[in-house]
Amino acid sequence: MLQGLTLIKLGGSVVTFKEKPLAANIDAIDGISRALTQLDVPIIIVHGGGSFGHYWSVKYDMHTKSANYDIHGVSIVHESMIALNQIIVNSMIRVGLNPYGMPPSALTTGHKPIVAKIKHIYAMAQSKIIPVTFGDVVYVGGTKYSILSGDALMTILARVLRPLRIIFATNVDGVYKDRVSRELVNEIQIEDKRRSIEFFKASDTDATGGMQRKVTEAFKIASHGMDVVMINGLLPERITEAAEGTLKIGTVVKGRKS
Ligand code: IP8
Repeated sequence: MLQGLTLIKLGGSVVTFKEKPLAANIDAIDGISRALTQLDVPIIIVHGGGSFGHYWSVKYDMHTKSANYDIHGVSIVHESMIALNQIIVNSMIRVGLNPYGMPPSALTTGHKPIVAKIKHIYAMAQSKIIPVTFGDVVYVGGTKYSILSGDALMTILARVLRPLRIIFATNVDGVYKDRVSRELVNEIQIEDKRRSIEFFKASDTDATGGMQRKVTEAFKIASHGMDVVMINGLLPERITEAAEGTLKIGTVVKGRKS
């Protein structure tokens, strides 16, 4: 295990107002930037698309499936993600952090990891840089593109780097038992995968599967022996607590112990 690495996914529901096209949630982003200044560990951030990337990928009918999508749409979706990345990176710069924005195409070929590049960003994180990457539309070969979700990117990075802490921050406290009671599930064992936990789904403006996708990726990561924590990122202190291993409110998907 690489010492102390914390891998954090900032969901689109945290960094943007999902129902409002192209609206970043600056207060939430600034709160998270300030929370990150409290941490003295190597950090890598992945952020989602929210009302930037998802807004455009829905308009251009783009999905995770590899296909011949509207090529102008590819440009627009990617540009919107770069714009959101800049907003997040600039917020972090304002509080004195050292973010380094980079598209996932610097770390993967399509959906496949470029292991050496991923190891480089860990080395960068050890030197106090915070790599900030994101879900994006990526080239997969021939004339085809596909949406690589930030959640899937989390699994790719986790499998290569085996971080000490893996955190998914969304706009809810974690995984709920069902939609009606909204009773929080504190811990999920990998064996619970088939049980009927009805996951709280995100709204329709999501091209990559909302909460269900996050839980699926969390299970994938947990099957490789790593714990995954799902928390409410609109409360930035939860990010600090999760990174320090002192979280009280959230869901832990327990890694399978070999
Ligand atoms: O919000 C998808 O990333 P996600 C990004 O992590 C795009 O699913 C471009 C829709």
